[in-house]
Amino acid sequence: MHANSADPGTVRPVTAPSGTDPHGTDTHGTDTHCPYCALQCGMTLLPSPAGGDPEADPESGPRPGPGLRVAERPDFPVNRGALCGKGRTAAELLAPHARLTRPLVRRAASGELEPAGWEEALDLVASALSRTRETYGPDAAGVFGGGGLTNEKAYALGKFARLVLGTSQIDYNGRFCMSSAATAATRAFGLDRGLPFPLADVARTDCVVLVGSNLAETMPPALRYISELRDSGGTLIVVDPRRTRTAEQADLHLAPRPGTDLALALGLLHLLVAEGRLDGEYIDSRTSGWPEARSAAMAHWPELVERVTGVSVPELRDAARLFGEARHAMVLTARGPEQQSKGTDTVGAWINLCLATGRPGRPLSGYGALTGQGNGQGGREHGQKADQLPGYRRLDDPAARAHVASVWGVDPESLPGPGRSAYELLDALGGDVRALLLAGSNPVVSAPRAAHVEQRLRALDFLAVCDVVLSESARLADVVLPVAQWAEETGTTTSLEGRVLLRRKAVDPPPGVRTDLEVLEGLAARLGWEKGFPADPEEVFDELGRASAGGPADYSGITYGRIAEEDGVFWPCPEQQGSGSVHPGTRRLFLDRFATPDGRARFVPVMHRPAAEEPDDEHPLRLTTGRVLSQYQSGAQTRRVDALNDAAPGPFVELHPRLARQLGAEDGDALAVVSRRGRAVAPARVTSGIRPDTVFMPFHWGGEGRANSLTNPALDPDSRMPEFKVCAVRVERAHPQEEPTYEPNGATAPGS
Ligand SMILES: Nc1nc2c(c(=O)[nH]1)N[C@H]1C(S)=C(S)[C@@H](COP(=O)(O)OP(=O)(O)OC[C@H]3O[C@@H](n4cnc5c(=O)[nH]c(N)nc54)[C@H](O)[C@@H]3O)O[C@H]1N2
Ligand SMILES: Nc1nc2c(c(=O)[nH]1)N[C@H]1C(S)=C(S)[C@@H](COP(=O)(O)OP(=O)(O)OC[C@H]3O[C@@H](n4cnc5c(=O)[nH]c(N)nc54)[C@H](O)[C@@H]3O)O[C@H]1N2
Ligand code: SF4
Ligand SMILES: [Mo]
Repeated sequence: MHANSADPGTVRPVTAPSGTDPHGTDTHGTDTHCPYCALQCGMTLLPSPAGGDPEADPESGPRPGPGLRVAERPDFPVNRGALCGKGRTAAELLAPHARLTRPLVRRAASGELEPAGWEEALDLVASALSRTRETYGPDAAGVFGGGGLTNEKAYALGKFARLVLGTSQIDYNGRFCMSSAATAATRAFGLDRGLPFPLADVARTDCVVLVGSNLAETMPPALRYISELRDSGGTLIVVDPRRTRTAEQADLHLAPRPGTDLALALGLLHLLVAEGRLDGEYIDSRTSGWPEARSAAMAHWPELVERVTGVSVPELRDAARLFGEARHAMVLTARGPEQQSKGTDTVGAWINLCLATGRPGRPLSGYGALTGQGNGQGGREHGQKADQLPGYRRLDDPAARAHVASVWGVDPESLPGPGRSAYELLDALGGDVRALLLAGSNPVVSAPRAAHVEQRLRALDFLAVCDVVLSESARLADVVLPVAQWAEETGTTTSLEGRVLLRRKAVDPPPGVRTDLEVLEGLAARLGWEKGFPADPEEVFDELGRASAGGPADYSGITYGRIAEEDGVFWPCPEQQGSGSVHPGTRRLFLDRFATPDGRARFVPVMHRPAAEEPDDEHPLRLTTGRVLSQYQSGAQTRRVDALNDAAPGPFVELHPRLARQLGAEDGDALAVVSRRGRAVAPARVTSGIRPDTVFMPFHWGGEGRANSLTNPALDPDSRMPEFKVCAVRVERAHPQEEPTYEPNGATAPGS
């Protein structure tokens, strides 16, 4: 029986702040934000007739539709009404057939996940966690979170781990996403806010360098700022080993070998020094550490950099000239240069380039990182990271511990210390970490060396997963807790601009579903914490504000009411106690000083080094991985939306015609990509838009075509970011029996 068929799947729109449709008519819609990426596009959800699906199973009748539809919300300033296909179809995620509606418990008799009641499911999770703690100590119970969780959830999850479980073993998927950029920005500027300026500034600068960002596919509405830039005479430089849709927009496209951006940035700095295009006055007055950074750059001759990167000296000179001559200029990095075992130093080299030319902290200029997940920014500020307390405080800072402990009403001594990073935590499962609570990530598809990670998850004594759908990871659980999602609950997210937004509830969750906050409340109560874990998001947000007060990411002056009135509030936004005034929030950072003790930005001397795994005779090619327009992350959500599956039905191996000829392969032929960690099979996609020494796979699918069967978990020493963007592989024709298969749009409930 389909576990969902018991509930009629009625979706009841909540009466909420009314929105207006593009024609200005009152629609009783709800203004909210997209469930997916960090752009957090504004959208309005309107009631829609519960549609039927003509292809529905004739026995169960037509499938109930989502009950809501997505409409444009032109007044939201960041996307101004534009949405990508994922955002436009997001209401499909609310359809009952797409999601879990009952807790599932693995029964000893069958070995299968079977529907259960909430009391039983929560009792099982609580008793497994406390048993683990009693038998092996607090660090034997771990927590793994996600950058898609709202601020309230991320905060509550961190608090739950540190107080209720007393464990140091908590980290989250943002480690796979933003950690290198965050570490480098903190090192240089004393503070990490992905974009230290509003995204709209991009349209008004003179030159933008996009390093390893495929914005046209990963944040399509943001492309309009690039188009506006170019329309007004500005220049776009794209650095990407592939001629992506983004690179096609560029005035100059540099296509380095994957893993060589560090040398590229150093080479450009070398040329800027040699050509005298520095801002000496800025270097003197606003920075420290230039002589050492200069020496490091001078060791990277253009000819050497050409040999390492494959980018020719004339191209390097063009790029240095365009960037150096521009009055205002920006470097924006994304996962290309960051997801490397030297991601922190690589971002550091691009920041050095910006500092040497006097960009950061100046109008319409500077360095920014394009944060990825829906709450990728807020998710890294409020304590689900292994080394962190709310407000972007450090767990090893005695003053931070004292402040947060006072808000939580506990002794600072009782707070555990920093724990392991995401991959290290996953690698420890079944070893000294025996039980795991997983919420907001699907590591079976998205973690590096995924077959090993899958095996580690299976080796646990106990796995509990909170999810909206039965993801590949949830399928391994002992207990699955079905939770509410974006439009079914209210919460805040912090967008890539550092703008704190209110994602409003538009509809009641299906009966049988609880929110993550309710789950934590229920577990905490069972583990002896009757108080301290409220399920009301606004109450949690207010506490988060107090916990963050005085920290780098200070939210204490932000309220739900203010966010709604002001289209979001940029942090830091401290509460102005007693002054009667209200802090306006901080749209632009660093204009007067950097967040370092002396107020100066720090150059960090960095030297190029090879990837952890360079090609050799057995594995002569480089594999890089990333995204396609119509799928999101591990695909857990988007693979359940028909229109998106039609647009992007499965994985592929992108390769150059020359390489295809060597293999005797044509477009669509099944190829096997082999690394030291595994083998993946997917059809060839032949294109001259990729370097002949490089192949690319998207990572959105499990099964045979899982890109992460191949990737290398080599970690950056500072950020602990795995090297998703480069490993050594060979490519061969697949065996005839190896027809490519992949995890399709998975069944939501067992037994269906
Ligand atoms: N459609 C879609 N949009 C998304 C997501 C999604 O899954 N799907 N996910 C969201 C999230 S969480 C994130 S983090 C962002 C990611 O957004 P992006 O960083 O734009 O996405 P990726 O495709 O991972 O990587 C960007 C580019 O890096 C290039 N690249 C690979 N190796 C290298 C290298 O060594 N150097 C350089 N310079 N470039 C390299 C790839 O060819 C790719 O085109 O997207 C967000 N938006
Ligand atoms: N090879 C390769 N691998 C990569 C990358 C790459 O570029 N290449 N990129 C990495 C990056 S940048 C990222 S961000 C990761 C992302 O990869 P994952 O961490 O796997 O992220 P998602 O697929 O978004 O998984 C989110 C899960 O949470 C569920 N969910 C959604 N909303 C909620 C909620 O409110 N509560 C709960 N409890 N669950 C919810 C979703 O259904 C889904 O199962 O992948 C990383 N992996
Ligand atoms: S760009 Fe990102 S936030 Fe905007 S609609 Fe697409 S997925 Fe949603
Ligand atoms: Mo990400």
